[in-house]
Amino acid sequence: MTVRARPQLDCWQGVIRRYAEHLPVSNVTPIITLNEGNTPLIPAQNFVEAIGGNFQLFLKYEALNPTCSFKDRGMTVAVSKARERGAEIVICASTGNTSASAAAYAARAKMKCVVLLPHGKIAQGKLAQALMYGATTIAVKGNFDEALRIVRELGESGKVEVVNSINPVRIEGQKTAAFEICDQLGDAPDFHFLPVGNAGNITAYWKGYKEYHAAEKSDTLPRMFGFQAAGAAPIVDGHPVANPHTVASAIRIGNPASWEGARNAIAESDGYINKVTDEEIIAAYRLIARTEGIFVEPACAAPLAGIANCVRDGMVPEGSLVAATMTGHGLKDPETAISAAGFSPTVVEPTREAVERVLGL
Ligand code: AN7
Repeated sequence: MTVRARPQLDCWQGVIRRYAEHLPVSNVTPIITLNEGNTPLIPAQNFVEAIGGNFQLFLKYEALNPTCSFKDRGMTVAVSKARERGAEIVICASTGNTSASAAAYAARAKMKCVVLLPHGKIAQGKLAQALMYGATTIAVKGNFDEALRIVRELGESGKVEVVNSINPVRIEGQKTAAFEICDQLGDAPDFHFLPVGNAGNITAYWKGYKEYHAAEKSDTLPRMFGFQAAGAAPIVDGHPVANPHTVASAIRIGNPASWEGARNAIAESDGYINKVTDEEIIAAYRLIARTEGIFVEPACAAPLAGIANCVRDGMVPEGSLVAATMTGHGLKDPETAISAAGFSPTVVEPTREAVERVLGL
């Protein structure tokens, strides 16, 4: 048989290849990619109608990244740079999505990965990912902030490469989502809503929007609107929270690493940050699934609840163009979904009549 030439793939090949000129990479950087990015921007007018708004809403559906969260954009850059420097072990603390992403990219880079997770507080799908991708998985009897403190200390020893967003190249990769939104919409939106946990993503989006604007690839800049969960709202409350709690386990963070970055994004963009209750999060989580067929993890419902509250308070002018980031997939957290849905399937005998009785036909 003839040996076939390696095909020149005519498909998307990840955020580094697409946006290299805006990223800290060179032609000697090994590109460790799972073809992340290029996620859909989905209009969500049923949701807007359901909350009584009159504006255009587009959801950046980051759940369709390779490990089903936005973290893959930063992780491709972080792991590629770690590999370039010759690091052998990457490490992170995580509420679940960073660990899933780090574990996947490390596997692909043939590197070891160590993840520190708050014991018993991460969604099952995310734990399954870290285990399947082969990461050394350590459950810390404490919260995310405590796990991150340990990771920072280990990073200072120089033996491991930290891939949390305290590593600035993570932010560089994540800013590509703002580039894509400008490319997809033809310009920046008027408002950009997103959930805030460790605050890396709001920092990254603002950096991305500013850089695209400076490069004359967009004409306007959005106002950045961040939302924290009420039990884990250090930036809103103005002080670290020692024992953060919320149903949205991804953003159960009491002392965000990028606090300053979030504050700058909000101040510079004439933005806004507020908190939403767990009840509001669950209501928005159900509503987006039922009105749009879009299943997200609970953290993504924080900005959706935030949009509803802003509409109620008259903060979203009619006709505005609004974007919101749906950071992670609903399937990552099936327990919360089943409990939020509020009922179980009806069990019947295997007959047509039994099904008809249930349907009242
Ligand atoms: C779905 O995985 O911090 O404000 O360790 O998983 O940039 O932290 C996850 C955060 C929003 C908050 N939505 O973003 C981790 C982690 C989802 C998330 C956030 C996270 P940042």
